Amino acid sequence: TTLQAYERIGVLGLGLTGLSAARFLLGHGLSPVLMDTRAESVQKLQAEPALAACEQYLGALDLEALLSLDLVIMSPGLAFKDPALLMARDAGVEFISDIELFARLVRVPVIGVTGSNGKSTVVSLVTHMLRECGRDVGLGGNIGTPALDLFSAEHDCMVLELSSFQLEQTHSLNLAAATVLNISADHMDRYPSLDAYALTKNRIYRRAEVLVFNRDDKRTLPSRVRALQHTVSFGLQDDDQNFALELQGGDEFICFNGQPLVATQRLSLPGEYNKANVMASLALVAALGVDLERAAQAATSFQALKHRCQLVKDAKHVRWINDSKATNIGAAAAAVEGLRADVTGKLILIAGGDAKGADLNELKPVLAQVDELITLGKDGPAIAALKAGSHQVSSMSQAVKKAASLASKGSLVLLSPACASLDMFNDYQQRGDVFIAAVEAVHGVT
Ligand code: UMA
Ligand code: ADP
Repeated sequence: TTLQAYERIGVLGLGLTGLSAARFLLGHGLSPVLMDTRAESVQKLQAEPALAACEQYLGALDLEALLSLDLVIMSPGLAFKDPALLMARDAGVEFISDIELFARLVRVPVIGVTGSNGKSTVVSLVTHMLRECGRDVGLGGNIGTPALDLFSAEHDCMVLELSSFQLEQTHSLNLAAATVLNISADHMDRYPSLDAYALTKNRIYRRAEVLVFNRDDKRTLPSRVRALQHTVSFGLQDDDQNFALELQGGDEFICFNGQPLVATQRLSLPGEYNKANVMASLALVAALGVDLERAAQAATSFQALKHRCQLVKDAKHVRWINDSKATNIGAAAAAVEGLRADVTGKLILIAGGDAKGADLNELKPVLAQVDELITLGKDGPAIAALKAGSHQVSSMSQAVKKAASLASKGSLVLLSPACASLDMFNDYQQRGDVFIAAVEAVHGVT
């Protein structure tokens, strides 16, 4: 049907997305043309004979091969910078994301979540709530399971985490509910301005039925609300409509239209920002018609995901927290501000890595709230320069040893790097795991 309209389909980029798209096409009897700018990607094909047998172009982009295609499924990690890509696009070759193909094929309601921070937490919480309400949910997208893989099982609804990269080549996504959780600078090496980045995220609202935005962050407001679209907001301030926090009988509650749904002290997620994440999740699941009271109950049994302000160790009166997923300044700021209040000793921050072209001056007010700063990685020196008396190290184990030597009773050591990990690690998971191992080496495994 949708795919049969094309004679020659290319798959550009052979990472998680590209391999999933190629397998999906093969599963539908189509033989894709595989392309990757990195010649070493050939290794990924060798293990799978069906993939290895496909026509392939590895290394510098081949304009002639590109022009021979009708449709290209492009991986999110590639930007429209290469002249060959621009020429092919101008010549009429259609470029889409894997999400766009998913959108054209999906037949069940879909919830979409984007934002600079909190996406994975919210999609996981939404999935947990829906499952607790008896729904059979497929969860995928930027969180790690490519969207097309979700078609391999039956689901009655789907939840997608969407990055700005994935939204770039996506036009037909009809969402039952969509949200931009928040906007703070990220990926400034790929976008010309914060506005351009924010507007890319705003595309998620285009064809959604219910638009969920953050009252505390103007850049999350839909740039246009179309006829038949409904809006609902969440925010940490009082609001007698929408989702809000309210004090009732001395306790703080998450409320909808003034009605209390759950006391925030019953949530195990740490930090103020997670209250916003819970409200956003409730607003999204409400659009699928689930019972809000039940969904709010489900929020109390949800635990923080690994690498997101995860408590690694509480030993000798020092707490060690792994927030390796904080790959931009906004995330590290939320973690420091959210945890600062219950530190009686020193707040020791380990930060640094690849800042992806961010304006590091924005870190200054965050660093002012920490007592000791330990930096590592490519942009470690630039971050260290923002705070007098900071400590530069060259490995995670040195960072942990330094932190252990600085910690006093009641201290909290927080790995919240404000940077991507790729200069020193495979990904943020590996960075977090190396941190955990280093903490265990200092304290002994319990
Ligand atoms: N490649 C090229 N040329 C390039 C860049 C990449 O040929 O210039 C090829 C390489 O062979 C490489 C492959 O493309 O192996 C990688 O493709 P990719 O970078 O698009 O990444 P995938 O493996 O397909 O993973 C992507 C998302 N990655 C990015 O957007 C960078 C994953 O999000 C996502 O989980 C996955 O699709 C499934 O949907 C990761 C991420 O870092 C977690 N996302 C960014 C973020 O959260 O900040 C946006
Ligand atoms: P994403 O998938 O968008 O990267 P995660 O849910 O994995 O988001 O959270 C990554 C980090 O971002 C967390 O460890 C925390 O430091 C921070 N964070 C989470 N939610 C929010 C929020 N609503 N506002 C600001 N920062 C947040």
